[in-house]
Amino acid sequence: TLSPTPAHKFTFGLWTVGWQGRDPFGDATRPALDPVETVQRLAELGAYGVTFHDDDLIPSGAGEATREETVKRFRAALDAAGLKVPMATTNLFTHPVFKDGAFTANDRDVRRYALRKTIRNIDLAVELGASVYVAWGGREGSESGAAKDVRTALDRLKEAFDLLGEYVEQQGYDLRFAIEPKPNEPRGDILLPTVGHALAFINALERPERVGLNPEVGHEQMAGLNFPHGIAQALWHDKLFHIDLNGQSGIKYDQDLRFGAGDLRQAFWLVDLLESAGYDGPRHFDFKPPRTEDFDGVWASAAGCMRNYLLLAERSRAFRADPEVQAALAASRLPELARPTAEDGLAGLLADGSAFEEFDVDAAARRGMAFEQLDQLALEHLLGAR
Ligand code: 3MF
Ligand code: MG
Ligand code: MG
Ligand code: MG
Repeated sequence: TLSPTPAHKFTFGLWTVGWQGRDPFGDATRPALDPVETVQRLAELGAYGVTFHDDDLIPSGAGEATREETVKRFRAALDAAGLKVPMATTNLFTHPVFKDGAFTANDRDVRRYALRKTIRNIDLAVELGASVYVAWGGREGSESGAAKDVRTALDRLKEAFDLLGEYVEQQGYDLRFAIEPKPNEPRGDILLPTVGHALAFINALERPERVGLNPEVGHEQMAGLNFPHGIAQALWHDKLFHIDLNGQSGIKYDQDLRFGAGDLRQAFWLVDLLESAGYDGPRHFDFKPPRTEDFDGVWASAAGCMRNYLLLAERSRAFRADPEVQAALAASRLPELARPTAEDGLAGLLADGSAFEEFDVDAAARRGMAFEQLDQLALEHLLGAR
């Protein structure tokens, strides 16, 4: 069970293993990777699928003939390898035209171009079988106060999702959108910075049922948030349409470490949650093999993402199956949390003297929660000590 197979639904962006290592301080350390080679290598490693930004596949500015030829070659590679394309997305951040954003750029003609660029790639995504279209607000944001009127920018962002939803419906596409929150980088501040902001925004759209989330581990952790908690709330709202798995060590730049690196404890609780909640979407890795690596390191890093997920799933199963853990969960009164607070209704609650008049507040305050014993068991399972 530690060998990845397509049934595990592991997917990778072309831009992840294909990252050449360019950062703000240094040039590329690796040559470009041919998407066809990526498809073959990922299939050999046991992946289920591959995802892409339009420009990862078709260099921006390519003519119609090149575009058709590139797609044909890519599709042939997918068919030969048996790899799927469950998701695609748009690059609305690399070209200098997007320096002030795309759907919320102050320049109206840039906004119209961004929508047309997205619509063009939606057609390709659907043609290749994708059912989720991710939207990360790459440069939707600002570095200074007056430069962006946030309320008006949110009007434009809503307008963009409403138009994209209208297009998808008009075409009869079976496609849902997944918003990817991120607090900052490359802009000083990005709109819809966290899972919570995005969830609230979705409710304001014309077609809220068609729009959900693609949360990324590192993005929430850059804001100091607990990623498994954010995912639990997204699941609770039925909005976990897709997920970006990677690793991050605390509040700093977007590290995009391989999954399992960075905050291992949160990775454990995340896998425990996804596996126990019955999330059945792709386990999508959005990581960057560090620029220290050659291609052997790149493929080792990709294999590590999947193996770490499977190891954590195994540790989580052992944790849940352990009778001592089950006793510890009961001692910590988790089954009691699952019981409604007032199944007797408001009238019952108000009439219940034991709830207030006779309630022994001091005795209740003295009860220990036994969380430390429970968490130690979790740590021992995570460390392979049990
Ligand atoms: C940036 C990201 C993006 C998004 C992608 C949409 C380049 O921090 O995480 O990756 O994931 O644009 O899927
Ligand atoms: Mg990241
Ligand atoms: Mg990212
Ligand atoms: Mg991402």
